[in-house]
Amino acid sequence: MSHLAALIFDVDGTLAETERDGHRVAFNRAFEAAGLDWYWSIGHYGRLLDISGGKERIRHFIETEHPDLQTPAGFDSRWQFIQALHQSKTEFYKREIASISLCPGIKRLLNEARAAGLRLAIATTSTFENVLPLLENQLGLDSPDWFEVIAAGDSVPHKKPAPDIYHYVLKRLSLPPSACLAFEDTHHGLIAATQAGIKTVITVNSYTAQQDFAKAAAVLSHLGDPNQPIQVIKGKIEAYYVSVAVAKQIWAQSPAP
Ligand code: XBP
Repeated sequence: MSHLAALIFDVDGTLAETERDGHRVAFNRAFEAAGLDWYWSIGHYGRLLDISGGKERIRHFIETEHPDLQTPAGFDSRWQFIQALHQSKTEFYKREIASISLCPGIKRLLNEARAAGLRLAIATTSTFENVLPLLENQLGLDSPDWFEVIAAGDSVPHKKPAPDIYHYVLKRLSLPPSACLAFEDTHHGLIAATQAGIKTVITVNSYTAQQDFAKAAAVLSHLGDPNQPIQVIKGKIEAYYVSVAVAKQIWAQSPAP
């Protein structure tokens, strides 16, 4: 395709820095509410982020750090217990999310993209219920409708780094990968998007800055704003912030992944 038709955004770490002060805090609240003495520190949580998906992360934690855990009374299986614990975490998270703001440049770029007629979509590993309050609090109650597709959580069998969520979004948009540009913040997200054939811009955060982003079209500190210039970590970008014109330039100049 000869023109950029759609922008596809990851959520956690990309739209907003939700992991450290949002998800992590909510997991710890759920553990406490369940009477568990588990606590995920900032550093510990950073290592656990290697496992995509909250339920899968709890399961990995139990398997590696509490393998002898007996299924608590009232649950038929360990997985059923994990699902209940995760649902409790989701409820705590939805309360946390009100205090988390969007990353620099996100609101501006979304508004510019809409004005320019670019199509928008979301591809996240996080639970669908978590996405709406973030959008509604930060961008307004109508903002979920800005996105033609909000693909989240368990809507595909395999979470990132598998490309499934991006294949799903492309199918729903009826677009080839060559017509899209993805925005991600992690190595897992980059692999998912590029394996689906989508050129990808990375914005880093404290959890992901040291990861391997060799396949990225560009690596930036954030998307920037007129009063908050970007730091370019990888890529030839001579601009202070990522406008639609700059996004189109990155997309046009980078080779297919
Ligand atoms: C986000 C995730 C999610 C969140 C927690 O990854 O892996 O699991 O950490 O959300 P990405 P849930 O940003 O790459 O999509 O607890 O709802 O899974």
